[in-house]
Amino acid sequence: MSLELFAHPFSSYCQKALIAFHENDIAFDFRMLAPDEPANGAEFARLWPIQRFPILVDDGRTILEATAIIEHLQVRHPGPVRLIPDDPGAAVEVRMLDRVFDNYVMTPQGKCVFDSLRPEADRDPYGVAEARKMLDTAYAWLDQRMAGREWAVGDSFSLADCAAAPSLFYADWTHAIPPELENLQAYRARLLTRPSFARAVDGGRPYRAYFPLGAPDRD
Ligand SMILES: N[C@@H](CCC(=O)N[C@@H](CS)C(=O)NCC(=O)O)C(=O)O
Repeated sequence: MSLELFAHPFSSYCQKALIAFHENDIAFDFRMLAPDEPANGAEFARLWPIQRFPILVDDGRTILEATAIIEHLQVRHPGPVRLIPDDPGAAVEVRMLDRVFDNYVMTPQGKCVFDSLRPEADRDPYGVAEARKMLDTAYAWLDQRMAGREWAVGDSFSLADCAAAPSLFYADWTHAIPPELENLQAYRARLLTRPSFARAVDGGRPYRAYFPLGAPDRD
């Protein structure tokens, strides 16, 4: 059996998948995707022409998308931590929150970051303003959602929290969560103390200088 994860430790979607590996101590080979790893780069383009990562190769089977990787691990490499609840109704809610974090936190956060990498003339200030507005709206909704909750859905850490952790981590660097949103602030802090995410964050620490908007000196 071979499990290979093509990823970069500073990437938010890779951290999302890494949390699932760490939660259940699943052994795998980390295949670093970086400009100075040309062999992996060629394999990357062959595996997934869209060239987005993480990508999991499990005994020759390619799994794309962080959410699908987490679902695959639970089906093929189950451990004591069930990131998708067995109860079908709870599983729907977990998948719903997973989409909320990806679509309305991770995506607008990425818009702000990637726009800053464009040449000045090709920037999209209107799109970035819209993305920041979306983050504000998502933050306010999530703050209310998290009132009285420890994790995003139910009483257990789930796929939804795997999505929440890196998205809130980087979103706060990009567009600060207002201090008055105490439930959301506390949730982000709680996610940072979860050992699986703390390990993923530590893996990305050496690359903080590359954060395009400048990484704050915290977390
Ligand atoms: N929908 C994909 C998104 C993956 C994604 O956008 N990954 C980023 C890294 S965090 C990437 O591959 N960026 C490379 C690029 O944009 O060229 C998932 O959920 O896995």
